[in-house]
Amino acid sequence: MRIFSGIQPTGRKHLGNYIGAIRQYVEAQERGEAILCIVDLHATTVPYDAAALRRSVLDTAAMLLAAGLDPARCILFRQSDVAEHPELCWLLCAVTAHGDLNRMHQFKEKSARQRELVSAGLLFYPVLQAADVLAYRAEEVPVGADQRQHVELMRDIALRFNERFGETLIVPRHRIPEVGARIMDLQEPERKMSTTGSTEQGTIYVLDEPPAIAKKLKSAVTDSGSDIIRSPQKPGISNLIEVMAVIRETESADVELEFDGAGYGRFKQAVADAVVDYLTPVRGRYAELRADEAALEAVLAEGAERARSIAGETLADVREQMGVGPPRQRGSARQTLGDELS
Ligand code: AQP
Repeated sequence: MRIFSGIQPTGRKHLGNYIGAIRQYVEAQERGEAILCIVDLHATTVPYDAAALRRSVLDTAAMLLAAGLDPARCILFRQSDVAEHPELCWLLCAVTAHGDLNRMHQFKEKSARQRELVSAGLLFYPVLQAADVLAYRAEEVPVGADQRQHVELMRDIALRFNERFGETLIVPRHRIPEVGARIMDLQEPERKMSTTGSTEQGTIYVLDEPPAIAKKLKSAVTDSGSDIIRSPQKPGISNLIEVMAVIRETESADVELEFDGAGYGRFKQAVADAVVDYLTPVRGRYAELRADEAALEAVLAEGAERARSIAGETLADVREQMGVGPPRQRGSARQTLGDELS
């Protein structure tokens, strides 16, 4: 089975990204052919600093490798290194409804936050995301719950393409974890932990030092009761139970049972210890990996080469079906400039 997912190289990666997505990427290597992409083109849809973006790609690559991605068992690459992604994005626009893009929750939230310019890129973000996945004919897309709507849209796009131009693309399905699909802000547990929309004190970053992690968890907002149970009236405690269940690789009910009667103070301390133990090895490996930029670039370059050979085949089929460019010459994904000139 082919599994594809992408992650933005923006900001500092947090516990929500780690639990909802990165953990699944590492597992994907066991379950199939894992293809992971650092989506720097997506990062240009909101205001950003050009030099910081380049650094952030390497930060994210180092983080993914530190979490357990192994270039020998997966394809890890930078989106902008594979020009097939933006080209396929444009071609897929032909079968994407403008009204659907306007209805995307992420577009509505992020466009409302822009002060100066709502870029067209922000509107087309989910079409590029569809191109990322469909270029690899991936069957499964591991994501957090916030990406459910985007994966539904990419399914619609693939279906509409196949209907209009003939069976060409695989219709992918999302893989959203049962527990940990939506880790909440520790200070405002009604909102998801997020790179751009959550509080500093309510966000645990993967690279936070242990004292910072402990402080944030001990000051996590809870209700005035003392029962450690999941309930819609107890979003703060429910969130901590979920974090603990993921880290312990157990059921939330088992966490409730174990901490029954313990009180919030003891429970928060236990969650803090668990999170520190969970993230400390990643932080250590990250520091080592991040120091060698040439090695990181080499991993991404090799990944991009492998990615291009798959995406090029899909693009050639899509162009052929759509009547774009010269008729396809079988055996070559695309004529090279050398071929054309000879
Ligand atoms: N709170 C979360 N709980 C579980 N999963 C989450 N994800 C994001 N937040 C949570 C999942 O992380 C993956 C990468 O997301 P991204 O590429 O959008 O990266 P980001 O911009 O750093 O993520 P954020 O925090 O969601 O940023 P904002 O809110 O600013 O856009 C995705 O699979 C996502 O589901």
